[in-house]
Amino acid sequence: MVSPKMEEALNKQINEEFYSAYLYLSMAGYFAEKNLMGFFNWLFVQYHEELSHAEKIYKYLIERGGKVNLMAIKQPDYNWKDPKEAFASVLNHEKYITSRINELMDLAETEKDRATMSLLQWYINEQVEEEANAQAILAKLEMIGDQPAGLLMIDRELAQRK
Ligand code: OFO
Repeated sequence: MVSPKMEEALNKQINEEFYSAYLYLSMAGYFAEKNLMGFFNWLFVQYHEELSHAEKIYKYLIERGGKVNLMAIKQPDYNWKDPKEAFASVLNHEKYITSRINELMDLAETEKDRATMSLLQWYINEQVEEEANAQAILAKLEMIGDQPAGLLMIDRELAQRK
């Protein structure tokens, strides 16, 4: 069994992961509107990844005899000044998620809940990758400045993500 406190915190994290999915789905729409379909592809794949993050905690809660309590998902942004601003917000959001996961780990440690610590270690590792991916794309966008040719090159690259 997970403690009531841990159950509540994990339910909140399910909501955060669904919000992440929603945010990236919204951003995918923003890029589709600009005909940047490589960016769209990258974000659509990311949307599915976030759904799987939510599902992993959901299934874990059930396995541990916890109660699932799904909450309303807040409305994500749907407009950004330019691709650079969009990816800066991806990076910021991932940093925020990392801080949430770290807080969850602190709670699991306090409660000596080793099974939840093991689950959360997976998310800690995942966050290293998620932040690095967003950072790498943002760095490229910063490098190209306002050059459309550079943007199309990144778009082609992001179209490869599966
Ligand atoms: Fe983007 O890692 Fe989950 O939220």
